[in-house]
Amino acid sequence: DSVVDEKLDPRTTKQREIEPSYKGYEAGVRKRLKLDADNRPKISLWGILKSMIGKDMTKMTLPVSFNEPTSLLYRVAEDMEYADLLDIAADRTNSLERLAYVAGFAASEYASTIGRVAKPFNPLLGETFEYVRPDKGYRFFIEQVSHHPPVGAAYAESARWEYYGESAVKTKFQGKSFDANPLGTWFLKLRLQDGKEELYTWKKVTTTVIGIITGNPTVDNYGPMQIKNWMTGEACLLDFRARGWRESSAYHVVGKVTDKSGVTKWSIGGRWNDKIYARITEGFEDEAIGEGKTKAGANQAILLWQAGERPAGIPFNLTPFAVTFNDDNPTLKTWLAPTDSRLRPDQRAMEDGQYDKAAEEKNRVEEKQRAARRMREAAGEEWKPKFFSQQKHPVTGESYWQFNGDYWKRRQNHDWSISDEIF
Ligand code: CLR
Repeated sequence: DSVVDEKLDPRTTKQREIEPSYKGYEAGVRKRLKLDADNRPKISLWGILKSMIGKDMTKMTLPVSFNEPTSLLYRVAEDMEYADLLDIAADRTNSLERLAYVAGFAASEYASTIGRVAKPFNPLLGETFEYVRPDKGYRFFIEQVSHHPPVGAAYAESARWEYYGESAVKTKFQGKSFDANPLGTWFLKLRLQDGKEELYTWKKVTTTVIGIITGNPTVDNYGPMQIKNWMTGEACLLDFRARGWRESSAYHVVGKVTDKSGVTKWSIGGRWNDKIYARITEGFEDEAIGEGKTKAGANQAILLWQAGERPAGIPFNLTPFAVTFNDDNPTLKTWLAPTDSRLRPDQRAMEDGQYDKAAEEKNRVEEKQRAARRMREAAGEEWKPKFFSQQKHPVTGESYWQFNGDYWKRRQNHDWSISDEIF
């Protein structure tokens, strides 16, 4: 049950006044961190990692200087950076064009992975993160619903769409590379202009760090991604090409949008670090894609998505969007759940460059988490997520995390009586 009134444009002043979950965000977004530059000690990744070949990230004990001041919850929230593509998609009357924009959105999250060779904090069980953008008319929420294995359940909504899914990642250090393979399905519901609703699903591709041995660690994203429109039977297949030896072969993504009988109608191409284009096509043509060029007789390519600037000098190579997340402005703090990541002391210390304090606090909250688990075990209790429950999806039939909406009601009443004290 959505609290966002669909009849109102979420970006009008009126809406901003009446939508309760916008409270606390009046100051607008944060532009910078306290630090101007991070001064993490430069340690050789290989030197530390070589003894950990074959391990997954949860089994790797790394110094906190390998971290960035984000968590896996924040990394999921980073998906929202280009949410305007979802607004555009919902507005389009042609379903193939909608699918092209949805594909643009699904690919848009990878630009932020560049230069981010650092470990996000592992969220504590029950840790939450809310992120509301009154100026853009959406709100996002995620809860860590399992610790072993680490799983986050997320739900974002606006007047025009819902985006939700499970963040569960299989990680492995292979020696040559560090691979993160996301397992969960992502769901998108679009509310179309004619009042109809459409469901799309896809899974994320593998994020990998290469060049660890040679001392030139580089993030790449590769693999196929199938985006399916469950209402029309149309699909988009994107192929993120693994980076070759030459820089010119890096970041390539190509794809096609097919109708319900599998005939290619649109081709998609470009670079996930820069721009992605789509073009109506009869057959699938690989060349000229992503150049924005018009071939004689061919249709003009449309620019689906363009990466935002990555200004130099933001500590930890964060994007300007990610910088807005860990804002602890005093007004907002009065509205947050006690489990909100912004209140997590180790992450805060990391952001402020206090690395020793970060390490100390990380130890403390992780110990506290272990103690709480032992208490539950002794009492024969089982921990349950507060805001999600596992259900069978009404359209796809697979298991998914259903948001119960309770978070925003509790927030309005400052009622966090059900929340655990985790920090
Ligand atoms: C990819 C997109 C998914 C969520 C997600 C989960 C795990 C993340 C991964 C993303 C990006 C890469 C990542 C990984 C965990 C560790 C790994 C941040 C965001 C980094 C690059 C590991 C670097 C440090 C080691 C070399 C020690 O929706």
